[in-house]
Amino acid sequence: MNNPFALKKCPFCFEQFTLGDCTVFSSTQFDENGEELVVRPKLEGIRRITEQFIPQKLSYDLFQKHQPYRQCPKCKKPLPYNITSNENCVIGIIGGRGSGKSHYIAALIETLLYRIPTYYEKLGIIEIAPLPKIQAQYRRNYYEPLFVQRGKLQANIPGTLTDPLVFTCSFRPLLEGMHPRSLNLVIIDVSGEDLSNDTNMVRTARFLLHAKGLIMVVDPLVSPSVINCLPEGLKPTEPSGENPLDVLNNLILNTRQHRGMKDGSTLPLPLAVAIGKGDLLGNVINRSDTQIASLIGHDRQLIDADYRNGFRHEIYNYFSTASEKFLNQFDNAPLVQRARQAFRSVSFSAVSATGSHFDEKSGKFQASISPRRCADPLLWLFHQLGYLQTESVTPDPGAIRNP
Ligand SMILES: Nc1nc2c(ncn2[C@@H]2O[C@H](COP(=O)(O)OP(=O)(O)O)[C@@H](O)[C@H]2O)c(=O)[nH]1
Ligand SMILES: [Mg+2]
Ligand SMILES: [Zn+2]
Repeated sequence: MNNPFALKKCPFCFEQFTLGDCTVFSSTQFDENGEELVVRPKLEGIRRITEQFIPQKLSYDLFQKHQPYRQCPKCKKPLPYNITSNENCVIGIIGGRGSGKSHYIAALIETLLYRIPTYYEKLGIIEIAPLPKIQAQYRRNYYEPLFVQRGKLQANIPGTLTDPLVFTCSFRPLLEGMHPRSLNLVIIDVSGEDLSNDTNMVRTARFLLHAKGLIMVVDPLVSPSVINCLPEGLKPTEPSGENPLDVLNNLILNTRQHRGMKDGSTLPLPLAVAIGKGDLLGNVINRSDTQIASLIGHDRQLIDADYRNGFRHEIYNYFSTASEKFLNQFDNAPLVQRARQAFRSVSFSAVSATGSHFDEKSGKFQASISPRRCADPLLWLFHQLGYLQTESVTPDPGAIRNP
């Protein structure tokens, strides 16, 4: 349950504010200067105080023809209509430059919105939907260029902040008869360079310091022993990005400093480490190593997730053990050790955002884009944070208490 007296946090600039300080604008009617019409100025006195715990419903008759929205008093962006009730759940997607974060975000959202709705009920999800305007932003910047045109997404420009992608998610209540639990899932795509640069970390990647959970995309193409196993056509043509261990270390140190935590203390966040570009693993993994080889099917492709029976912890853990072993064997043992030592809980997985490799000659991905296992890390985080629940997992109550 949200504390109604607590200050609200903007999912775009992460500044805190009271609801009474928000001006309400019309998104359908304009003033004489062509600006969106103010339907309710910011509040003063007692109304400003009551607004915080009994917020005016924007669906109220008076407002209906305006499609009204509250504006963030700090960054002036339109706030989600459900800011009055939903907490923000920022999931940080981290990794070095070129590790595949942007493609993973594109594929994760495609998976959540279009691939797994058939299994929502089994998974304990009621709905996942983009907030108004986010749908268009996602289609323009991610879906059309990648899924429709089969082209590469452009690299993020270091030092610039892209608009977060915000989705409302509702989960089945933990006890029958209770209200569904809802949150605004906030995903922000940052440049890998900013994650390993202290100044930019605070300037453009500071939202990460508000994250409730992290997904770290580890680029297998940073490992010399992986590159050695790849055929010529699949070897990287560009210099590899930052070492994942450097990115993780920078994040750990900045997060501790931001939260006033002691050196050596454990970060109270779950971390899902995901081996990216999982479509390449079939070229690398030796069949004789049966545990690691369980990541790969007969077609030498990463085995896709199967949610027909919901999210099964024993299956996730099985893949986690195999993925961890892969990382240990292919140059990333120090990363595994660091992750295990610095975070409250850690798991491992392997994902493929695109299903195939980019073909420089044709300027397109080799086959139509078909993501695999992309929702796994997020579903695991939702379980760890107590939003989703099955008998076999005990959520950390601290994680729920702390919106
Ligand atoms: N084979 C393969 N390549 C990928 C995949 N995801 C990304 N890539 C490649 O990695 C490059 C960098 O990805 P990008 O998402 O821009 O990395 P970012 O800098 O971490 O955001 C892309 O241009 C793709 O060619 C994947 O799932 N499989
Ligand atoms: Mg990117
Ligand atoms: Zn704001």
